[in-house]
Amino acid sequence: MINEALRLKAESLKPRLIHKEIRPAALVEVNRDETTFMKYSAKKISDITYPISLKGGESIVLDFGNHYTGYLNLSTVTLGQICDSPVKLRFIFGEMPHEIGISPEEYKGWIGKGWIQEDFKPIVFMPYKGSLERRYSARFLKIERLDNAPFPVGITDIYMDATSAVDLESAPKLNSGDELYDKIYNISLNTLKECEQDVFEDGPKRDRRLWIGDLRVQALTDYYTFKNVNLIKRCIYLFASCIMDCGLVPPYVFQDSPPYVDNWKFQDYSLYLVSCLYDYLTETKDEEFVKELWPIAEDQIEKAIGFFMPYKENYVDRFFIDWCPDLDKAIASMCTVAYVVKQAIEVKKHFGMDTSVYEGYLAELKKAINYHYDEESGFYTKGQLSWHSQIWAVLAEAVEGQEAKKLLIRTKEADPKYKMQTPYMMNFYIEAMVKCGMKEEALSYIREIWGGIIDAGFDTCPEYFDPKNPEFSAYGGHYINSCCHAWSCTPAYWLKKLL
Ligand code: RAM
Repeated sequence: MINEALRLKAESLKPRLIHKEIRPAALVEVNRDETTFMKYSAKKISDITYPISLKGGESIVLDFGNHYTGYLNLSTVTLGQICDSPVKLRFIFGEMPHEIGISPEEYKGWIGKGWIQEDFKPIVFMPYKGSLERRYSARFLKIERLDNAPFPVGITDIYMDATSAVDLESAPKLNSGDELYDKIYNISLNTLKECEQDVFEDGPKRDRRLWIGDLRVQALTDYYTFKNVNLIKRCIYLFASCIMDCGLVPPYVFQDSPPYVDNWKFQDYSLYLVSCLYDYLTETKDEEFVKELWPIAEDQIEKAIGFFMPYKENYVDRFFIDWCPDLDKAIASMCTVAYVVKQAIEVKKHFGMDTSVYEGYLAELKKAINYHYDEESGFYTKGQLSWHSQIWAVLAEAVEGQEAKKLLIRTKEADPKYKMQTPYMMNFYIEAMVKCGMKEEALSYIREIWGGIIDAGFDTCPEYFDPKNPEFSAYGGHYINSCCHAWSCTPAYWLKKLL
């Protein structure tokens, strides 16, 4: 059910992208290296001097010096003798060295292989000047000459036409006086910049799509950094324009591929339309926009309440929460509903609307959540002990004040087996700490996790960061993981807010 009027509004806010020509900084070699986090490293061989010669069967690896998202352009000539057969080039793009070192054929995961950043180009006549059609997300590029003709060709120019809706220079600096905080802020900002394209993408390598859970935290960070409010508005309109047949806001939108949505459902993601509007109102005070979409937001709450009251166990499968394997999401799911209902009450109060029905929902939800509080252990549990249930109980205000703080401290001490697997979930942990007045603890957690990301050699914040298990992937193969993932950019928001 596409609402064309809303879709047109979204289209009218489509940004004009900023383009920059980025040339490689060095020729490097990539080798297995057990001392590094991802077990591969890149070592400089030389500066770039044109033409870069390539004979049949040879390969080179280029380093662009930082992470870029864009289109590859190249020019080639024959060097000496004319090639008597077409030149076949293979390109492998890597956000990190391991994507160059590992062969793409090794990937056996369940997410489509099509995401592998590999491309081919046959060149029949020289001189050649052209580009690859697909956009790539990379710092490193391997070029392999697959044909076997002995005649060398020369690359006379090569660059990424790098795109983004924003410029790093337009964001305020942190200038915290602390080198690590500044570095964490910068890497977070770089991540957000790379993901801000025609929409707020989750990751420029994968899924290159607008997910509302990701959008919500990207927008929060953007209000404090790039202030690209029109892009936030555009993305919210896109979700509001694509309501699924069941009435839910879709968890993601294929921004450029009609019919734009499929049938995947994540109830918490649908509810985040409320959070997006709540944040938008808080940060911009633009009432008109929020009023326009508010009925759709209220619909999401009604749908969620319908699922939970009376409580139906099987509906918890419909919540995302985190990519933690075998997580029992029941408690956290109820808590996300309560969290969003609280925000909806704030919006309603702002507009002078009656809040009694929502207050009733909230009371019922809190009662249901607290039914799962186990006095003996001091945790929210239905048998399984997870970080998620405790953090979300705090965010839902099922437990408050000193008791909430003590719960977070107890959780850290117990370090439950079911852990936060994504920086997205870690962001909610930071929010819970801040809510309990644990500012110092929140800051030191940011230093620990995002400082770890920097030490691990990333230029941008990755989709997963598990120091004990660098190869963790929810997709059955870490080769497909994204090393630049928007949901990991939130320290820029927290550092701006807390310091
Ligand atoms: C990942 C996506 C996205 C996230 C979903 C739930 O596959 O990349 O970032 O929102 O999972």
